[in-house]
Order: sequence, then structure tokens, then C-alpha cells
Amino acid sequence: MNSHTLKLYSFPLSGHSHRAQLFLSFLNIDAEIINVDLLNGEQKNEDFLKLNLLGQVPVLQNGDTVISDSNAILIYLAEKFDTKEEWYPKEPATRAEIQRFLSIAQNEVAHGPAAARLVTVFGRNIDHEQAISKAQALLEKLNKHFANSAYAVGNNATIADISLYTYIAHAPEGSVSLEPYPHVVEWLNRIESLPNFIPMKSSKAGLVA
Ligand SMILES: N[C@@H](CCC(=O)N[C@@H](CS)C(=O)NCC(=O)O)C(=O)O
Repeated sequence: MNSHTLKLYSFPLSGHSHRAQLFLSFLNIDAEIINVDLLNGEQKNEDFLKLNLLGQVPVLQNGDTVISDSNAILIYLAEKFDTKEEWYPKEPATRAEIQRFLSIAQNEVAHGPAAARLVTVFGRNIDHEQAISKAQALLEKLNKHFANSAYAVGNNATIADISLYTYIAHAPEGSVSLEPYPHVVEWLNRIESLPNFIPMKSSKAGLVA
């Protein structure tokens, strides 16, 4: 495995980037982390747009292979490096269930807890109250789901959990309390107890290492 050739274009406070970094860590794969200066628009430079036409992090580069979009990166890493097929099991119904949660991560999570955090951490001019209520509606449903299920899909962690994890764990940064959702908190603790778990930096820690 040429893991030393992997490069992850990333940003320290980007939850989408953290998804990729977390999975690399769970798989015990070394990658060179290249920070893209989102605050100064480096992601819209001509060179970076050649890697991702949308001008967003994360982007994973493995030699000539370039993958953008956090969920696409999770699938690529699972297919390429998870030889035991633990994180993205091949069984069709399981895969479909995982895809359902990857879609939730790109829709309800993106427009709920991730959007709420964009306002408080990055000063983005979007409707904070609306993002908070979308986050609460999602958390209410996930709380019911995790009352009966240890992980997003089945009895083991999959890439669905990784995709959901970061923005839900960091929801309080966007003024979305997790206190009313004890089963969601139990699930977060479960993910954080997995071997090789790495947290995303808290926004309070700022950008200086
Ligand atoms: N669907 C993409 C979303 C990625 C995304 O929104 N990245 C943000 C950082 S968290 C970004 O690069 N924003 C900069 C911009 O859009 O200019 C994914 O899952 O990777």
C-alpha cells in the first residue's frame, strides 16, 4: 500500500475535512495533510480548482487519483484500503442503508448543525434560527434512532457514522445544545471510544496550533 503518497487537502475547522481525516486515522493510514487557506480564498485559486471544480475541501490525492467530496472520499478509502470490509460492508441492503445516512449528512446535517456553526464560527450570513430548528428536528429523529441502534447502521461502526459524526459532535459550537438528545450523546461517546479516534479542533481553540 502506497499510503505515503496520500495527500489530504484540508482545513482545520472544516467538519467535512475532519470526516476524511478521522477515517484515515481509523484505517491507520498516514497522509500528508495540506492546509488550504479558506479564510483567504485559496480554495478558489486556479490550481486548486483543477483538483475540485467546486473549490472546496476536502480533496484526497492518491498519485494520479483525485477525489473530492467527503463522502466520496470515505467510499474510496473504504473500497481501497479497508480490506476486511468492516466500514462499508458489501451486502446490498447494508450499503443502501449506509447511503441513506450519507445523504442525510449532505442534506439535513449540512443545512442543520453544519449551517448553524457556519454562522457562529465563520460569520456566514445565513438564517441562524432556521438552521438551529433544522438541527433540532434532525437530532430529535436521530435520538429515536440511536435509542434502538448502537450505530447508524447495524451493530458496528460504518462510514455512515463517520459522515454523521463531526457536525453533530460540534453542534454546540453553532448554539445547538445536545442535552435534550441523550441517545445521540451516547452514540457520540461510542464513536469517540473507537481505537484511533481523533477529534476535530474546537473552534474556541482558534486556528493557531
Ligand atoms: N459536499 C462537500 C462539501 C464540502 C464543503 O462544504 N467544504 C467547505 C469547508 S467545510 C469549503 O471548502 N468551503 C469553502 C467554499 O465553499 O468556498 C463535501 O462533503 O466534501
